[in-house]
Amino acid sequence: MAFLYTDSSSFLTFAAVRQTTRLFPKYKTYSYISSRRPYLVSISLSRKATRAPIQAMSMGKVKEVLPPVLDSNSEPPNLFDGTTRLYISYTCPYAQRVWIARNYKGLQDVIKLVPIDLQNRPAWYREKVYPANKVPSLEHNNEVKGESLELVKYIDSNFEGPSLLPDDTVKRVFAEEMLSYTDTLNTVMRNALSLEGDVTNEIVGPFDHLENVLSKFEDGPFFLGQFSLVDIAYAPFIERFYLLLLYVKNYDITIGRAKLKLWIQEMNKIDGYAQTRQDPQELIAGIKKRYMGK
Ligand SMILES: N[C@@H](CCC(=O)N[C@@H](CS)C(=O)NCC(=O)O)C(=O)O
Repeated sequence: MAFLYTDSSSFLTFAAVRQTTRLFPKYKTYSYISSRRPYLVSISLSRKATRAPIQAMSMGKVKEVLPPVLDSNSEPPNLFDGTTRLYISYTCPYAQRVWIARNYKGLQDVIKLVPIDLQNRPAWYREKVYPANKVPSLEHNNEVKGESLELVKYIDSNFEGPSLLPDDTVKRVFAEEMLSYTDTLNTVMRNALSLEGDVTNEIVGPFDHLENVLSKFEDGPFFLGQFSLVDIAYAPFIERFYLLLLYVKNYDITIGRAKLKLWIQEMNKIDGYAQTRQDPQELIAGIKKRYMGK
């Protein structure tokens, strides 16, 4: 069998790579984030976007040059000077949620990204910014707040840009249900993926559940029909589970799950999300560590 080596101890089968590049076409063109060398994405506006830059921003179509990662040797930014800052790690799925929300709402010029190196964190981050010492956190109006789902909602309520929640009450109630299910999904996956062997019902069940709930609203391919913060909450994790299951268990979560497959394809068309996606090889190394302790 042919392998594509990703690092000294891991590999992807060509089948896995082919499938990955089909569903995540950007991987093929290598336009993703590398934590070691933040990818310099070019400024490219479509003709339509040139005529309507604000609209382009709100769709996350303006690609930005990503700032360098700060580590223990880096000076802090000029804290509490009125700048709104989103502290992230380019590799953290929780931080990615808030980063997607910021991009989708077109807030690239309003909320400055401050990526930090989690393995070699600057001391000032815990001491002066966020005592919990985790990412994401948001510095806004002289306060620092944390917790990814809270931050996505906070950004949605306190900043301009397209709304991330529909008005419909039924959909809002369902959104909360789905937001709590992300934690269940993560816990189940972390436990199930630490076990050797083939896929189990613990792994299959949650993806069947996602496939079912994707049929609930028919006005679009997303969890609430139209794109919302529920999709933002899931995307970084499904991105990782998809790759990890393909790579570790040779299990493709999209086979036999047409709705989930479509959801992934539609998500990948959203620039605000696509710009946050990570180098798959780095991602696999990171998620192996996070979910399998390797
Ligand atoms: N519940 C938090 C989880 C955030 C989290 O665990 N972030 C990780 C990185 S992915 C972190 O900062 N870990 C550092 C640590 O725990 O010391 C959220 O949703 O924001």
